[in-house]
Amino acid sequence: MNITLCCTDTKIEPWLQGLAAALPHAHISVWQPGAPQADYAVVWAPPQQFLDEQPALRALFNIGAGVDALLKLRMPPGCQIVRIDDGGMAVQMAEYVCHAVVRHFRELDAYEGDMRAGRWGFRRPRVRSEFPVGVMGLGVLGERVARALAHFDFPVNGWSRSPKVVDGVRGFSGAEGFHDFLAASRVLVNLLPLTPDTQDIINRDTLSRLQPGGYVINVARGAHLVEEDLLALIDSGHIAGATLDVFRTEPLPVGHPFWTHPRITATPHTSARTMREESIAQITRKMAAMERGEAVAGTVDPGRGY
Ligand code: NDP
Ligand code: OXD
Repeated sequence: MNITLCCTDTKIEPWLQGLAAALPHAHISVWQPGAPQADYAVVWAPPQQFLDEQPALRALFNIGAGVDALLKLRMPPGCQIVRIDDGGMAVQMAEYVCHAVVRHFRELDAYEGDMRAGRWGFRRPRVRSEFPVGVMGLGVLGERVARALAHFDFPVNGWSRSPKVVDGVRGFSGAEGFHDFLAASRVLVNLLPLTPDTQDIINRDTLSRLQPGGYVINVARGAHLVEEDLLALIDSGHIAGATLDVFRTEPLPVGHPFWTHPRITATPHTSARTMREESIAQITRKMAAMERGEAVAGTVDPGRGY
């Protein structure tokens, strides 16, 4: 089996060593222009030239969960795309989102400000039932997040393309369920894949449909959010603030209003990082399954866009 690695912005040596240790009989190398044909590729943001030069690839293993950038490229014919499903990311996403929800709900930023100002003051406790959380996307990550939020006794709504039943989560689905889902939610968590259907989905109209005092947590892709609409709705008072991990342009440009906005918390696309060892184990398991002719989880449907 020939495996090639083409991962930009990634320290490649540990991946090469990890894959070589897991697959001692495979021939594994880091791709360079003109390299021989491989059966499988392990990729992150590969250039088009790589795909054009590897027409015999059977599958591309993306070392992240989102494949929006990959699907913009021209694929080798018949080549499957397989993404990381969970691989240690779901628990990270659950802790990040629960932290953001609890921090907002318990007004921890305000208490921190009070302590820094030397003020010992209580706020009236907020009522959990008045903070329903809506999770857009009930896939591998969204479902884990929704379940974790339900453990804190928040009312949780979930929205997916097809109907889903998740314990402790009120399910909504499809375009026909979207407005009811928004109207039932005050905190909006985005865990959708970026597709033509979901691009710009968090916009003035969507945000206006959330319950007053809404809060936005975007951990999926920057292009889901119309940034100026969020700023306008925060200014109007309808939205109380946001925690954002992803941005239309990354790194967030110098001087962007999100850097200094008092109601926005920003982190550098770090809510759920790829875990190398778990990912290598998952990729090698899936390669073995493919060699046996079996279907593997996390295979992307290019028509659906995820
Ligand atoms: P999945 O493919 O497992 O889940 C996607 C979910 O979105 C599914 O429930 C799907 O519905 C739903 N969905 C897709 N399109 C629509 C639509 N048009 N309307 C309603 N629901 C829709 O993805 P993951 O949970 O693994 O990952 C989600 C995203 O998180 C990734 O695509 C990536 O962009 C982002 N991500 C961000 C990271 C970060 O560090 N910030 C790290 C990892 C991922 P259905 O169940 O019916 O198919
Ligand atoms: C991913 C990401 O998609 O890191 O895995 O955003």
